[in-house]
Amino acid sequence: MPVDFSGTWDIVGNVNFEGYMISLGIDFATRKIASLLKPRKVIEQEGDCFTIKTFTTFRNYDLSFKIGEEFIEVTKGMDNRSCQTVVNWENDKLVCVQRGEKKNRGWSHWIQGDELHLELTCEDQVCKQVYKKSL
Ligand code: VL7
Repeated sequence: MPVDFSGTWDIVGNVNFEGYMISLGIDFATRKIASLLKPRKVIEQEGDCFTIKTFTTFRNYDLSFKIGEEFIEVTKGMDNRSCQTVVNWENDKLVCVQRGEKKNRGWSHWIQGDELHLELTCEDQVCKQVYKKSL
């Protein structure tokens, strides 16, 4: 049985989001706004097909993918870059590689107890976020 990420998740922890945004070249004013946001993730998982919707009061971001299939991701509303993106299982972790202008870019998701964990990486910066299922 694969891990089930589906559901509605609200952020409860966010470490070094600032460093991650700086590494993506996000301007000061946008970083100040973004740092105050409380993202909600709505994840749909059907077999190897995923949709991850990230909602905030400022901007939203949607990503759909199939495990192991590379696609072009445009990070619209974030740093607006194009990446060659692929997501794979590594044991019970969802591991995404975003190949493009930025070195060492990607993210991974895993479940720990009743929490959804997300690590976002760009260059030498790692942002660690924790979400809990919304009531
Ligand atoms: C990671 C935002 C900061 C610009 C706006 C902030 C709006 C919400 O990659 C992500 O999630 C993955 C894994 O769950 C699936 O797509 C979203 C959000 C990082 C980077 C850039 C600040 C402007 C944030 C849309």
